[in-house]
Amino acid sequence: MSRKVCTDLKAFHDILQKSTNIVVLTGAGVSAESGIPTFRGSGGFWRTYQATDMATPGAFKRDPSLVWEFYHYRREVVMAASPNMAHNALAEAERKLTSEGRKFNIITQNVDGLHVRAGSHNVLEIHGSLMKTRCVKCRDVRDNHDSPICPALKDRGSPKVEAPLPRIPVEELPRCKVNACNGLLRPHVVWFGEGLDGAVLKKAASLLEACDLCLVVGTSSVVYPAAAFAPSVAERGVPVAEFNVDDTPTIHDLLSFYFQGPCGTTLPQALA
Ligand code: BJW
Ligand code: ZN
Repeated sequence: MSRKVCTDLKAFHDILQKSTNIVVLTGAGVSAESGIPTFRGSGGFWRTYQATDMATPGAFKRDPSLVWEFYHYRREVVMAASPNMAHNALAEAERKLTSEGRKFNIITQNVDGLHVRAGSHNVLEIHGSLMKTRCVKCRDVRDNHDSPICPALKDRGSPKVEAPLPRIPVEELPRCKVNACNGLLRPHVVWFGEGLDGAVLKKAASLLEACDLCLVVGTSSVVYPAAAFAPSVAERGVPVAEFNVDDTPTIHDLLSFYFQGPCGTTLPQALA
């Protein structure tokens, strides 16, 4: 039998007041109002491709030039974007609640770094970062904010181009600068079929096990393992509150609260 979902802000405020350990799980929807495309739905296309089709090791193996164009485009969008009211409300809530001795942690599936740029400190990025690279040869991971990331990608990656552009030769794609390695770099993100970092997963599990309130913001809750986080919390009887523009069938039945609407509006109200 499904629970009755509450949409009453006052009732949520009462629970929030009593909570001492809050975990917020975020997805692409939290950055939508910063102009960053989500993965699914009408915005989830890059050229004629579904964005998720670019996020696989197979796509990178087949066509590293195309996948690097996609990631170069997204890096540039993120660098030009700013945190929105939802990121800011979460950063402010962390400041306020931690100053009262309470715990407040964000587990994000996003790779855009906007939570940290908004001033949040307790952020676990479970799918990696657009602003990090990893060498496929020596595995070196490092921060990279270069724009463009390499000369050959300058003016490439536009989502509007439908005619195939000539592939960039692999030796002109981003290359490792560690000693004489020169291996091909890839974005340090987690693609489909790849495991998440073990230490990161362990940290996420311990945060989820300890929380007494869970907020789920702007995620379709279809990608595992993150899709299992809210169910695991609800199973312990802990309230889960969703903030989303749409109904999310995969978690709807386990919710205690549901606030429909753009989270740049609903979150600041809920966390005020
Ligand atoms: C708003 C809004 C506004 C809009 N306000 N809301 C168990 C069962 C079945 C399959 C699997 C399973 N375990 C593992 C798998 C395989 C796979 C998986 O989950 N597949 C499913 C799709 C079926 N998982 C994996 O492969 C993971 N690896 C793994 O588990 O390893 C072990 C293993 C492997 C294989 C088999 C079994 C075990 C890795 C997953 C990596 C996901 N990577 C990506 C790309 C990251 C890099 C990059 O960014 O390029 O992560 S895919 C993409 O999806 C990205 C996102 O983080 C992730 C989730 O998307 P998200 O954030 O939910 O975005 P959207 O677009 O889906 O939703 C946006 C939401 O916002 C919507 O609800 C809107 O309504 C809402 N919204 N505007 C509020 N203003
Ligand atoms: Zn290397």
